Amino acid sequence: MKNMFDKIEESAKFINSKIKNKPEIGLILGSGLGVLADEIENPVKINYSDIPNFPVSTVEGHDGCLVIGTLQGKEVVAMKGRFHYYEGYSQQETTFPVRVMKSLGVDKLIVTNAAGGSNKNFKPGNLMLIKDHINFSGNNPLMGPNDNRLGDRFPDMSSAYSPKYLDLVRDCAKELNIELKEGVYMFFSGPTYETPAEVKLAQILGADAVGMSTAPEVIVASHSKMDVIGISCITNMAAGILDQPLNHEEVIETTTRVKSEFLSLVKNIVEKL
Ligand code: 6GU
Repeated sequence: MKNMFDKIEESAKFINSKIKNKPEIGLILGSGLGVLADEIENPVKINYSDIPNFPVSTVEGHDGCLVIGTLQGKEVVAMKGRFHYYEGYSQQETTFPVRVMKSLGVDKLIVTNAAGGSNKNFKPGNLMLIKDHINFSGNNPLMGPNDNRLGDRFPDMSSAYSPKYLDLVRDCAKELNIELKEGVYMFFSGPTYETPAEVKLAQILGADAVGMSTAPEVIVASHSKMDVIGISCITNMAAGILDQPLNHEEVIETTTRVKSEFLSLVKNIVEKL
């Protein structure tokens, strides 16, 4: 049986055979935010289902793809669609593409998501710069034997969200006149949205936003010694904050509404990286 290192190399070799330029920036595009991939110039698109060793999607019509090309003059590889823990993949599986990006030469990763606001000062439509996270899933993508070629057994997480890029993102937002909140992202496994009691717990623990992704990918990016920028789109307030039920339609509606702000912010960041 092939070990993970060999699988990563095999996937990267396949991708490399289809592209001319090495990507240096990785983009993981969350729910409804995949439109950014459509702005990539001279794109090479590769369906996840065609890449050896990529997780197999079980949901019909939801096949994602890598889009590799130029954005704001930089060589990027974007994941249009990601693998979620709530879909039943292991955290090792959901983060496999991050390992492949690293193998392709990516050392800067921008991770985005749609999230619920647990901070009462937030409003749906706000963008939030992720300063730190809480992995509340009871699992970790690094569980199991450690391959020292991939990273350390006990990775430091004290600056998982690259301090040197926090100011860069703040400057980009300021330049574009975009209101940018900041805070801690708390990863729940999903697929249920949180109960009001769980949201209260999140608030007590210091979380400003709650969501179902990102933390595993950022853990693996840290393990891989990549510099990470995280941005949440606050699509709705979390349960119990407003007197209204949550639904996926609101998540979609809000991402549609703030798409242009999100696009210009991330493009500006890519340009300055
Ligand atoms: Cl309220 N919770 C979680 N876990 N994920 C979300 C969300 C809430 N809103 C958008 N994504």
